[in-house]
Amino acid sequence: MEKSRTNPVGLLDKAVAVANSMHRDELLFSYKGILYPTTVCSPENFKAFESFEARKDDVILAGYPKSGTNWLSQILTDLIAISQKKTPGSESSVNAEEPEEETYFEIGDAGKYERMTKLPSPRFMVTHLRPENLPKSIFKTNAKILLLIRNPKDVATSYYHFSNALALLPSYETWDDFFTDFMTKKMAWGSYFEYLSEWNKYADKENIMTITYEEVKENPALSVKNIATFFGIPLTEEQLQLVVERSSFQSMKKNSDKTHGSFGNIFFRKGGVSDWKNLFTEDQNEKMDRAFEEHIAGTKLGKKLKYDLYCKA
Ligand code: PPS
Repeated sequence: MEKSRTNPVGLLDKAVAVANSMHRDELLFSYKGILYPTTVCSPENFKAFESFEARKDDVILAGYPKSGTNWLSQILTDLIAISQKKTPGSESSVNAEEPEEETYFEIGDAGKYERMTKLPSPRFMVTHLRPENLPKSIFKTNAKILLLIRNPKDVATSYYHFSNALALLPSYETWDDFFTDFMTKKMAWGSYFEYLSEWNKYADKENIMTITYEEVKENPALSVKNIATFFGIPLTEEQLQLVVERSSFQSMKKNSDKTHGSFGNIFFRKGGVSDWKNLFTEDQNEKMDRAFEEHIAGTKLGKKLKYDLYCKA
């Protein structure tokens, strides 16, 4: 099986088996006021990574759930392989000596942070955490962070389908019930709006590059080029095309039985823009528009989202 650097299938299989025996109310736990899935995160993890020592050359991808982190993770994994003179996707791109570790930083067992000290550079990490909940050393070392954001209506839509498809999260009888919870901070990894507001405080930092799901969708080649430049990775035209091709929705979905096992169709659902139009009622549109205006519209990240273009009917 091609080695996946995200969502190792075994970990998910086990988590789903545990989740299936749990009551809906037990699926999430609260840590410092934010909910997380009980089966893959734990308070022990949060305590264990407080003292985590980041390295300047760590490659970090941050994004709220359902923003396209698996997609950008694929792009970054291939770019890292290229920076190491390996061919993306080939056996040689995987270092057999490298301990396999779940790339989602807060997911896994608490011992992973100690094991990560032994990983060779550059280490690659993905996280759905808000910046104030990440280890302080990440910001002290100025490790580079790619911050991925996606318009809130498509995030909510994607999160709704995901919650109903994956046993790790509480499922919903109706979209209306989900929408109410999405708007009232009851999601795993917390409120979308608070996530963006907190990350917005870092948006001007030189070591942080913000990119939107929608801009990668519109111009994948330019996006990959910009990401490679940000991380200082030179690319030939041929390498650029290879990364773009391997990270297209069609390629990733096709390859997902190898990378995500039976969860492929859950992680690679539609991969488009504006699916929210199939779910949002007029009243929900108004509520979301108001919340966006109130919390995000005036911020740098809010402007980057081009809300009027992607979220107005
Ligand atoms: S997760 O579970 O929070 O880690 O989900 P995440 O990967 O962040 O986001 C899942 C959504 O991203 C879509 N996706 C893609 N879109 C375009 N191109 C590619 N290659 C791609 N890969 C994943 C995925 O389909 C989810 O969006 P929806 O709207 O549900 O399809």
